[in-house]
Amino acid sequence: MRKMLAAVSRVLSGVAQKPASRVLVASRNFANDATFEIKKCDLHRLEEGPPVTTVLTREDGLKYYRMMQTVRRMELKADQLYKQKIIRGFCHLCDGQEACCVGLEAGINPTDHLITAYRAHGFTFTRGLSVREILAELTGRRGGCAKGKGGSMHMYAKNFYGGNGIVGAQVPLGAGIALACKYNGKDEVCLTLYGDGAANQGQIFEAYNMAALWKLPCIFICENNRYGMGTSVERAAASTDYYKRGDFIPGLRVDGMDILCVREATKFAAAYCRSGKGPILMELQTYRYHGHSMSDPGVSYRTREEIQEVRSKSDPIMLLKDRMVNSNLASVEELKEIDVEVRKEIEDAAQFATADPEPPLEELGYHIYCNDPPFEVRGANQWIKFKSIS
Ligand SMILES: Cc1ncc(C[n+]2csc(CCOP(=O)(O)OP(=O)(O)O)c2C)c(N)n1
Ligand SMILES: [Mg+2]
Repeated sequence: MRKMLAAVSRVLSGVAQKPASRVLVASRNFANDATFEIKKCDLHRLEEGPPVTTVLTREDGLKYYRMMQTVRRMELKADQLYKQKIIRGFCHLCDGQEACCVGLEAGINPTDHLITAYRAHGFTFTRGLSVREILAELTGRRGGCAKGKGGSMHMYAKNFYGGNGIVGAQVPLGAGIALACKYNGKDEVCLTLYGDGAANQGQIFEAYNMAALWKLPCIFICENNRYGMGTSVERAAASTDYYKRGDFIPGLRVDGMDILCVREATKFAAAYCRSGKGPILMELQTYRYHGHSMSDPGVSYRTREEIQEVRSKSDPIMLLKDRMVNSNLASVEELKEIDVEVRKEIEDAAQFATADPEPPLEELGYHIYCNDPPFEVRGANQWIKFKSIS
């Protein structure tokens, strides 16, 4: 009994030391999980699709909320650093599309594989790297995830193959990674992402063909954010039903603004591939708030009203937040606390990304080849000495 009293007193004194809001949060009785209806996917060559209801646990909900908010804040910080000319060169932001990267990750295993195009910051984070390493890569610093030499389009992590700048070129590579999964007899799949603009590329149809012929465990994923580089999908594509464009490959059209929809569709697609049936195609209907890149204000080919409408009616973070609060999975105060923590993490990371030194000039030519001996490539070798012109 004395032991029990001591334990109770320890707990109480611990609570007493915490700020008032934390006590409030801790003392509220939240639901452990809740069931939600989600939008039915449109199907192509499939008898059945993903479920139309799903269970979200409080733990997962909080995790998804934090991850999406981190990606959003990281992108906004990148925008700011770019405008301050601390980040230079290419930079493609994915704010608005957070339910895609976080939802896809929630539907696969860390041992599965993922490859995407140049809008890659969110995926680099969801595949396991820190905001610090990502922002420092953007500012070209030594602590960046590609040692400050890759920049926005060239970030990699375990089972994440970038970050690719040539539109569509990552799609045959993704089919190749899926071939490796099958060849090695692993129960793994490859998520191969591309945009609606890239979907019109010839090499994508070649990859569809080989993947279907060889029954590769490849999930082709078209992030349809309604625009390519300054062009709407209607102006660029003879068919905007991207989920049907694999023809002989079954497809799903998914609400890409709803993380739960993306998660369930991904689980469904991954199970399909793992069962040996071959590739499947998912079209994620999403939206990017920023322009195509930093040089595109993004309002010459779409209206400000359109952007505002998406922001106010189908923002992926707001949607999850509303669901969690309305079903007593979390409180507004608790989510605000997460926002504060996320902002702090981003500020710390930005601090690091501006204070960390650039890689030394003599190392600029390193880390290009995996083999040791130096050899000449177009007049350069990895031991070449660079001189500063400033
Ligand atoms: C082979 C090739 N052609 C053109 C470009 C220039 N380019 C970069 S992104 C882009 C549009 C791609 O749009 P989409 O696939 O919809 O992706 P999003 O930017 O919307 O994510 C173009 C034409 C390029 N990088 N590579
Ligand atoms: Mg696009």
